[in-house]
Amino acid sequence: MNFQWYPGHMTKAKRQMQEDIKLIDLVVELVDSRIPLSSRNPDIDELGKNKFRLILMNKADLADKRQSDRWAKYFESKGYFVYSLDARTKNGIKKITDIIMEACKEKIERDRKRGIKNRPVRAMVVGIPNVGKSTFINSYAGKAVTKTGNKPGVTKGKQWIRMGKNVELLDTPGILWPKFEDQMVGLRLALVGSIKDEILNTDELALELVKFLKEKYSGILNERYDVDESQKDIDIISQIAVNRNCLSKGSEPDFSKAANLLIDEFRSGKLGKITVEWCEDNE
Ligand SMILES: Nc1nc2c(ncn2[C@@H]2O[C@H](COP(=O)(O)OP(=O)(O)OP(=O)(O)O)[C@@H](O)[C@H]2O)c(=O)[nH]1
Ligand SMILES: [Mg+2]
Repeated sequence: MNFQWYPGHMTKAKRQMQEDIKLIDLVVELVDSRIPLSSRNPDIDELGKNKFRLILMNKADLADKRQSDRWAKYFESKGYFVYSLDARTKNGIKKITDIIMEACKEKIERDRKRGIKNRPVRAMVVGIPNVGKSTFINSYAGKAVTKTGNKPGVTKGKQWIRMGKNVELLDTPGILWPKFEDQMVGLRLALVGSIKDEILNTDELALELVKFLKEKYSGILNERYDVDESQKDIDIISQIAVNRNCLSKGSEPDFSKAANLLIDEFRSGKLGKITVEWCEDNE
């Protein structure tokens, strides 16, 4: 296996996060709505213990709403605040501050009892690579971003982004690594495009995708590519090559081209809103 992440990077990032996490009240953890568990790193529960927790189910625009609702309930039952999001748009972004305040109400109440008024909630965004951390920070900050600069003593060397009067966000998100040693987790991450050097080549990945879609979203391949889903997985891709004119130089149907097309169209949502990791399979 060949990954672009090396143990040295991971150790350094984890150490950095251990330091940063001391400064904050709330961990805002982004997950990919299509693979809500596989896009988490279980270490975050250890790192974030004693902190308020908010899970943002990002890329909700690409996921199956029925599954997202189930996942939201699942996370809520574990004690997290949860919110679904398409971080690229402004829709729903404004509500985040209210949710953050709600998630941290114990702290706000504690401050109030001590006579501390209007001390902002401090939050940090964390998540695996490519989950949308930067996109979210940019959308959330919008135009109102004001870097509050270094605050000696409290936040040595840290940059904070002020969100209105109530929230301060650490401007460097914490990168967590997924547990891609687990083969199923690795496969799901590869399917949504979160592992660049795939654990499988695209032909194999496309075959896995066909197998999954036939089982969980039967009819979807037929609808988009006009293929007979009762064929073998491999023949379905060959038929996609024919129907979609994926041809090699010699004008022969090109299996790999069709495999790539299928994966691209799945990732970009052209096949529909699809959740790869189902909640009921984890209950
Ligand atoms: N469809 C969709 N795409 C999104 C969403 N959020 C982010 N993206 C896309 O996902 C890709 C990765 O987003 P980034 O914000 O760079 O992710 P990141 O977590 O900062 O990634 P690293 O910096 O590599 O750790 C970009 O192409 C974004 O446009 C979303 O809610 N929906
Ligand atoms: Mg980023």
